[in-house]
Amino acid sequence: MKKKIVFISPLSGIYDKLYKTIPLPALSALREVDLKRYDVLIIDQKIQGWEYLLKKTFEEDVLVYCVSAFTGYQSHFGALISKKIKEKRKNSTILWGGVHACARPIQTLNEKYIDIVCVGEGEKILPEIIKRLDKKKSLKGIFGVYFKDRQGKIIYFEKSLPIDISKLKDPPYDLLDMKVYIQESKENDFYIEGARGCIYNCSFCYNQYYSNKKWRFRDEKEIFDNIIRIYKSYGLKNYFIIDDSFFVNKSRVFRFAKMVYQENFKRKPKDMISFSCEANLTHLLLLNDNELLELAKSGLKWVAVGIESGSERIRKLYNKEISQDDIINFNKRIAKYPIKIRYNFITGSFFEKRSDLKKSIALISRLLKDNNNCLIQPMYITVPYPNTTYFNQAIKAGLKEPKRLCDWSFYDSFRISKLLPWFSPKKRRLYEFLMYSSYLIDDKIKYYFSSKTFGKICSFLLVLYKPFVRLRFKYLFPFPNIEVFIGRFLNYYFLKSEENVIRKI
Ligand code: B12
Ligand code: SF4
Repeated sequence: MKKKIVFISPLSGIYDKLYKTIPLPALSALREVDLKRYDVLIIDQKIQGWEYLLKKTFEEDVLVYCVSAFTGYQSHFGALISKKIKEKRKNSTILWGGVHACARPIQTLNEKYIDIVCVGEGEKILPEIIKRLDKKKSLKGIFGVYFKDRQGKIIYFEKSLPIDISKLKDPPYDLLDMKVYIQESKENDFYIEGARGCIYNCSFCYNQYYSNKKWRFRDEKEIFDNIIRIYKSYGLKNYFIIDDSFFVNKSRVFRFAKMVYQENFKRKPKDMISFSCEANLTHLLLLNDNELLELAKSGLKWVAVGIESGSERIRKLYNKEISQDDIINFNKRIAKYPIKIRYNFITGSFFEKRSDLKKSIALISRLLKDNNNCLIQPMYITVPYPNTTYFNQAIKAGLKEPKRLCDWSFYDSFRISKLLPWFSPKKRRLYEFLMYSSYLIDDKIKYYFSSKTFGKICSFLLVLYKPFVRLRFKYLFPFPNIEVFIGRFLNYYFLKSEENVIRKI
């Protein structure tokens, strides 16, 4: 009988409840595992009934429970689920990987309920860990593996070298019950990976330690073929390329766009493929008008760009050196093409003054005025993520260093404000107001649900409320604080109800 491997993808936040996307870190890490030899079960906490699946595994012979998590809600739920597994099955082996474990491997492993931590890419490390566990051999010598010996002493072998991802095979989608994800992605975007890492050095970004400013990519033909295979198997048409920075290599982007264009040329409009991505403005500025038109014609639906602040001073402090004129001019230029642009802003850093905040609000108003096709992503409060320059600066500014895995639970935009020493209760209310109300200042709400119809209804219902929010947003006037009240309540309710589910397992 095949041995079982259980892979858990914990909830990453309330958004997971609205729109369920495939757990790509789990699928990617499992890519090179010998699936003929092992019986793999992926448990995605987003999907209804996950807790029954987990419970069932307590009666089975499980070789290893794998958990993938980034910092915040995901590490919080991951920790609660891991504790539960250990409580029910003392002899189980629990292995953690992903963005958070890579940032704090020793602290993660210090938890009694975690046995092994993987720092680096699962494709390379996971098959080796599984092979050794299966043969009851020591994990000694595997690069990127941290584990405890019999005495509980932590042994580790430094991070493994990055792998060549140019010819990565497709993720093993068949491991998932794809029906649910297909349903969710019918009107929305399906995730696909085109590259890893980023060449920039923004002070708040995980890439500072995660990819060491290196960018590695899959061949564009591989990405395109991956898309076509998904289309043939599941009939999905819209794709979001999850890379942190898609436009690093312009000619590669255009080769990819040409393939999509040629494919769409053969299709009826209703069957055409679209793609969306994230990009750095510095790269987008290199595109001339003809190139923008070419991208629009090929099927580029939307592009997300990090602006971070309307204040040049703040952008500089974040190592994000883009000029105000470039932002405004590019926004005007792209407005002429049917490509949606989504701008990311963050707020609430310890060096941000009220005058900087006003500059962000002014820039947002300007962008919305100049381009009907642009959206402002929610103005999240900057989270000092571990191992970043901004985190170290925040510690100097009075933030307390989290001592244990559970102390990172609050490291999420919705909850971090409570911990920031530079936030007075009044300031906290203002920044939370900006974050929650920014959901309502444009039409983005309709993209937050897997069902476009439901999204459109919400957006329609907000028509009358929007001018009221926009006015208060513009003048930094949180009173009467309805959005903060509802936002806090929803987050609290979400957290407690999900914690209760785990408690009852
Ligand atoms: C897709 C995505 C989302 C999706 C889906 C998230 C989900 N539930 O899976 C959505 C849109 C929901 C999302 C939301 C958020 N996200 Co997000 N997201 C991403 C993104 C773009 C891709 C993740 C991915 O699939 N990567 C691809 C896989 C292959 O990579 P990987 O995780 O690195 O995994 C590899 C290794 O780590 C290892 N590995 C991973 N897990 C494990 C486990 C084991 C056992 C082993 C052995 C190995 C292993 O193997 C993998 C393959 O090599 C990443 C950025 C990125 N490019 O990775 C941000 C990222 C993970 N998100 C991030 C954040 C902050 C958020 C938000 C909190 C933002 C916000 N302010 O609200 C929200 C959460 C809100 C909510 N959910 O309500 C941050 C996390 C930062 C941090 N330091 O923790 C990231 C890194 C983006 C960033 N630039 O900072 N996100
Ligand atoms: S450009 Fe984006 S992905 Fe790259 S370092 Fe800056 S924030 Fe991170």
